[in-house]
Amino acid sequence: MYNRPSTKMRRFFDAKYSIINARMTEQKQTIIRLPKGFLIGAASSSHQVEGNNIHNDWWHQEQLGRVPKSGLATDHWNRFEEDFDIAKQIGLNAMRISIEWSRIEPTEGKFDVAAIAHYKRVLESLRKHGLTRMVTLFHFTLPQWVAEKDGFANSSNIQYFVRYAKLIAEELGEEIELWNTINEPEVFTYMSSLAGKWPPFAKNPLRGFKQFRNLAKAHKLAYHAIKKVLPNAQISIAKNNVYNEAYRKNNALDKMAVWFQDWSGNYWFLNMIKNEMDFIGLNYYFYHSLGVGLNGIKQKNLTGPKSDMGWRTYPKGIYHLIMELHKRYGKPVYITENGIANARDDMRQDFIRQHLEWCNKAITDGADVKGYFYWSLTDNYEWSDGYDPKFGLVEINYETQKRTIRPSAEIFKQIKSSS
Ligand code: GCO
Repeated sequence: MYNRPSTKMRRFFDAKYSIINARMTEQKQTIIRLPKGFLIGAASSSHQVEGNNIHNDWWHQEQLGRVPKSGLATDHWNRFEEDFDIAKQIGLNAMRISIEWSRIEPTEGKFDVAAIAHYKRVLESLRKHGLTRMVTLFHFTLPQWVAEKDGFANSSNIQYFVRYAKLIAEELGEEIELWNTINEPEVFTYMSSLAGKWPPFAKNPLRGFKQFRNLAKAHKLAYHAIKKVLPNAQISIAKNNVYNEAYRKNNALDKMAVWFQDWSGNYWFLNMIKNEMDFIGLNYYFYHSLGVGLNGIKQKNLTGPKSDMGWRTYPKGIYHLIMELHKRYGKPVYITENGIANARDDMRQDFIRQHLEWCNKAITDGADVKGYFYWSLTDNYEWSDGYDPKFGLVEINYETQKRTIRPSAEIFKQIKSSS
């Protein structure tokens, strides 16, 4: 369903900025035209950048040595103003952030007023920077007390998530333009319940199935709870869809494999919540070429440039996925994530340009694509891969917390809106 290849980092290239700069000046400087009002932003999540999220399940497992330590992360909790200054400076007009449930409700039923006030300052700061706000309520981390009750695998925990969503709507909703209740439900389910790589490291399909269904239920109930407070709120999820194609174009088995992967990985969850989404948030990273053989479904023949994590890139896949979403659901689409780990920064600019060009083509062909959020504004904590992958438009020096804008971020200056 979801394949996260092992990290093969090319760390030794990290410092070679002279080479990068030389390459960047060679890059073509073509103007990218996007519709007026199109959001161009960057995405992030609380645990990956804030630092010291001591009340969630990841932190707990980090201390037990089961996943890398996040520690201070990028210290975004204290440096958000500086980060938003940079976002504005490089030409963004939107940001996708997440609120950390474990900060809001560190123990059951006790809401931290200071944490709520903090997020209010964060959201106000975004507004003052002219950055439209997309907010995720659950981006992979659970309060430890919820994790101890078996998280989303236990349906009686759904009520706690809905109560938290309602609280955010009441306390902070006026400062939020776009909502994602949940980030990547099937990646979360796969990694935490099937692959056993993320807390609670389960390898239990039944648990996975329950969790998946409960996430859909949690979304639907949270959707209605938020709408009750804010009838005009625009709410969806961030959905990681993979572009699947048949390795042998006319082979019935390969085509069936594509059908199955599309259904289970891309559309099953969306179908469950299709009456409770005002737009679709699409996270796009992966394409698969599926061939069926004696040992099951295998991925074949992936070409295209490879990121530092070994992920092959295929910009045209974003076009196919958007058109399919348009056809199936007829709703506006925001690209809620699309990004590349590329420490040398020699692929990022072309990567962004090509994906934006395919978004443009989808718009020309009738899809209502309203925005694009690059993953991520800064380098950050990449879950079980720790701090090695460098996704950022901005490089972080983790010793000093110094921010350095990478040359590829120049691309946003080449975007013009057409009226
Ligand atoms: C995910 C998340 C992000 C990742 C990003 C890069 O897909 O796992 O939404 O938290 O950091 O996608 O892998």
